[in-house]
Amino acid sequence: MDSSLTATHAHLAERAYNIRRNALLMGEVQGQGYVGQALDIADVLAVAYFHAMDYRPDDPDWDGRDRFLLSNGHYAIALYAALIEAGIVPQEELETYGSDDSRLPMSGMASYTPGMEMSGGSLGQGLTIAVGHALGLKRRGNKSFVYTLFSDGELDEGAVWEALMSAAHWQLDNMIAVVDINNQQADGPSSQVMAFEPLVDKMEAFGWFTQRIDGNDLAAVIRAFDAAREHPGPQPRMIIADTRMGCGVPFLEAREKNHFIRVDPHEWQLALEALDAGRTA
Ligand SMILES: Cc1ncc(C[n+]2csc(CCOP(=O)(O)OP(=O)(O)O)c2C)c(N)n1
Ligand SMILES: [Mg+2]
Repeated sequence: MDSSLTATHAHLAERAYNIRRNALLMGEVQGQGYVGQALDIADVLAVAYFHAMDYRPDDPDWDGRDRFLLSNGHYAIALYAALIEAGIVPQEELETYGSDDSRLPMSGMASYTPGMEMSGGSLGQGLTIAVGHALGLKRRGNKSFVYTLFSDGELDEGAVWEALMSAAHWQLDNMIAVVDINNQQADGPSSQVMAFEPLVDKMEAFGWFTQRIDGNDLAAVIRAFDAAREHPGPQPRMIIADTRMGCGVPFLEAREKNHFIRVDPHEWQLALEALDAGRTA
């Protein structure tokens, strides 16, 4: 790596650490939360918010911003962690996570939270909404990108495949989608609930410029986002990110996989310490 790449990598590693830390702190506030998922997607969010996207923290509705649509609404805790790190939501609001009148409810609500573009509680909607945003922006000559994150469980939804087809039909080269393959959904391992492989072949057959990466390899995530933005063709861009639930906190990563990882009250501090140990290792 040349020195500018090393500096970029170090900067983003610090951002990813802070996103993981914010998510654990919010989990501790409520004694629960989808922290396994927040830990698995932190590297992708760090690269999206601190390398790829253009936005103004003090003006989240700025029309020139790149949009980030979180389709899998239960990952709201991960998005909040990134919005706090980005300075769009003040750090002190972290303490309000999940409480009455908070702008950070446990189930994400776009109208409550600055920087949140859609309410994604009903799974399978994000790609369809992203197609609308991307088509609308293109038609009015706005050069912004539309990023969307969705999950492997959402691949079970038919609307996702309709949106994939539509994005290619409309040549939405301003659309960059990331699918989080953590091989987990509510009913068990995704590969057992509804087989979706070979996923690269399927995405390519649907007309997407597709890359598959280790979503917890920061260098690979940076390269994939760069290649997605710079790809010269008219296709929409897909990043298939294989991730590890609990990544960054070894004892959570080793825990039996579950849609909702149990964290006992005394374990929040241990998780923060384990995260910190990994950072300085
Ligand atoms: C349309 C719809 N069906 C079912 C649910 C209930 N639900 C909430 S999260 C979830 C799991 C979805 O899979 P994924 O996002 O991959 O799960 P994770 O990786 O977080 O375990 C389900 C089925 C929902 N929110 N929306
Ligand atoms: Mg999943």
